[in-house]
Amino acid sequence: MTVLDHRHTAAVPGWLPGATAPRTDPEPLLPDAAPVRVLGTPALEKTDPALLRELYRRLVVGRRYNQQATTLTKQGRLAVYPASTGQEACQITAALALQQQDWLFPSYRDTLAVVSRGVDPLEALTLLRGNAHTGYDPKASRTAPLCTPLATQAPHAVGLAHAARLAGDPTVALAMLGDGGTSEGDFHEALNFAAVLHAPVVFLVQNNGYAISVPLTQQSAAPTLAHKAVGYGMPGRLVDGNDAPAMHAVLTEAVERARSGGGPTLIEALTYRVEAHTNADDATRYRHEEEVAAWREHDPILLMERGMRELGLLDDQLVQDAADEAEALAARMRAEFHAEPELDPMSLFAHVYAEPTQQLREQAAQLAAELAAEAEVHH
Ligand SMILES: Cc1ncc(C[n+]2csc(CCOP(=O)(O)OP(=O)(O)O)c2C)c(N)n1
Ligand SMILES: [Mg+2]
Repeated sequence: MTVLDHRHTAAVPGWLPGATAPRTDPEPLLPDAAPVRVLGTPALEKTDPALLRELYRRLVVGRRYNQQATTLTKQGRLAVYPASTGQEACQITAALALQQQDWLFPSYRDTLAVVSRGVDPLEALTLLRGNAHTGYDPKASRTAPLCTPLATQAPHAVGLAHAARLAGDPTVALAMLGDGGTSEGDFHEALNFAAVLHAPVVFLVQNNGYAISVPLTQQSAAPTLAHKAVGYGMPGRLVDGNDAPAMHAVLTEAVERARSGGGPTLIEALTYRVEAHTNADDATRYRHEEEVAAWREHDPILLMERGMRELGLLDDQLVQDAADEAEALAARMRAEFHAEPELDPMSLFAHVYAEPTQQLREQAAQLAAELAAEAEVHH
């Protein structure tokens, strides 16, 4: 006797029974018709003033962090820095929406999210300074290492979230990606697994318009990236990524939905990368200054200041305190990065395998010999 899955025998009007019948109504999964906004809308008055102050403070400190890290690359103190300047509202709210037991899975552009999560601002830059190691303890901070291979952090997030659910532990994972990352196979696999397994995971795509020099129009023909969610059977959300309270509201809702057993969500945040891809890129080669100028008018800090002023929430004390905190952080970054980093090239081989392979042992021996020869020359 064949045991049939009940879903395959359910009578769907107009469809023959079987696996080809639609199993999920696509309508409730469709993304917002227009990007969700709070700033400049009646929803702002209903937002907790304490939250608005906190968002403002984090935006100002975050912007300064991005600027100082970019300056450190120009001075040769940081090897590379993919700045999130202009994307700070996404960065700080990604961290704020999570609780301590949750996990963040950042991409290389998300150093500020990692710092907002509580990781030491200098330790978070260890890898970007040229060290082979992450610099912070992922388990202690529940923050995965900054991930350079596009979208590979997404299936990791799903695996962790699914495992937590099996263990009955109310942990949510948040994976951060770029618009370009949505073209990767890992993105597809992660979203498919997440929806089928009903995993407590949230995918935040920061659509900043470009994957290095490739504009979104050449990246995807989807109506919006949020629409991609529907094909997997999860809801898509579309939000103004430069509107910090809107980002906070949408992210918090998705995280709590995941925590309470509602399954995964895909969020597309519309934002803009104001700086070049990294310090190694010249953005004037593929985009016009007018485009950058238009986005500078839609800057997350500018929008926040305007919105808070209208409600009389931006007092001089708050502005001064945020500026002071930002300057103190920048000064600490300059002071601590003034010294040459102490790097031990041999540490490259540590923590790769519990037992090093033959190849790794040979490579380590080769490097040790090269370092010894170099030390000889310098004596
Ligand atoms: C698997 C993989 N392929 C290619 C690259 C090279 N690469 C680094 S960043 C990047 C662009 C990614 O753009 P997007 O996902 O939009 O993120 P953004 O840099 O805009 O934050 C590419 C293609 C990579 N890191 N990993
Ligand atoms: Mg991008």
